[in-house]
Amino acid sequence: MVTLRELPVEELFGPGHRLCAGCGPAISMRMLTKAFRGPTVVTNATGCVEVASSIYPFNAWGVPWVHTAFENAAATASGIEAGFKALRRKGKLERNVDVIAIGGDGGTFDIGIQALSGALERGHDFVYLCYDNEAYMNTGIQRSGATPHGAATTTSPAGSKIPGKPEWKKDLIGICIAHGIDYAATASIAYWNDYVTKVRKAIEVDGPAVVHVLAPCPLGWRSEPKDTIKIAKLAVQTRFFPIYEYDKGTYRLSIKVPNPKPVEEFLKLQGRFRHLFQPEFADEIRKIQDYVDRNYERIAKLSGEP
Ligand SMILES: Cc1ncc(C[n+]2csc(CCOP(=O)(O)OP(=O)(O)O)c2C)c(N)n1
Repeated sequence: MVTLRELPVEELFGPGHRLCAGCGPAISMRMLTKAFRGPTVVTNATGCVEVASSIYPFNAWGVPWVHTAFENAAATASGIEAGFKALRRKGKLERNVDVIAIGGDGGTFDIGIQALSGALERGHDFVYLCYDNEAYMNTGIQRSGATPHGAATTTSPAGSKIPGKPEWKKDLIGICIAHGIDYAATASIAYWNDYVTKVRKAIEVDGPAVVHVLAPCPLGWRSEPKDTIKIAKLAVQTRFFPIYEYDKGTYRLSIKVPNPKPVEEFLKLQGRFRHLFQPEFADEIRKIQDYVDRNYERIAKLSGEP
């Protein structure tokens, strides 16, 4: 795993962006760029990171950066990668250029999944980074396919009809692995060395690779900006968000959690789950705990853990 001393001092993301104080996605971007190894082109789907890092006439990126529409970061990355390949074939470019596509969870789990699926199937050599703040935050906290069960959003408001979002989170990494790619991983901004190491590994893979990083959003999670890393860590330590990787057919649980904290510890720091602590929703916390346990056990089993 990478050590602090090995990280480049150079900042390729910000200052100059306008993301919120305590923004998990902002932290995830800064860490992402620490894994870059050489010439790199980033393409970024519309979402908080995209709009807040490119407010004319400012740009927070220290690498070539291409805006892309909400739905097609992976398609843009495919085009960029194919273009470089053609230039190399014609002898007009000697070096390899790394291509990184970035999407939020809305831009990945929902609207961008078609472009992502196509790019993975075609085998383009690029890294897809999904920063997951578990809702469409840029447009006002609407639920996405990544929003966890029970979270209140503007389109899944908790009340007498529903206990927050009724559905469960999609298994993005499972979907990506099913395409037959070589590398996919989850990560957390609370475990920066695991995250940065995985991004570098994903860049080094020949072919498509996907990294799914959990990035808390104080605005949408209704949490304190100072608690972002604490919450990101609790997501892992309660087993709410298992940290693992898939490398050429082998699963590995990167962060083992032998003595998990109860999931309430993660939920209670966030206003989006506040209603679950009312007596009428007590059963929902039990259901979430059940789901969390089963999901972790599933991944532990895939990873060959007892
Ligand atoms: C085709 C299309 N539909 C809707 C929008 C409006 N829109 C822009 S960003 C966004 C939400 C992005 O959510 P997510 O990808 O989760 O990123 P976040 O804002 O949370 O960073 C939406 C709905 C759009 N730009 N294009």
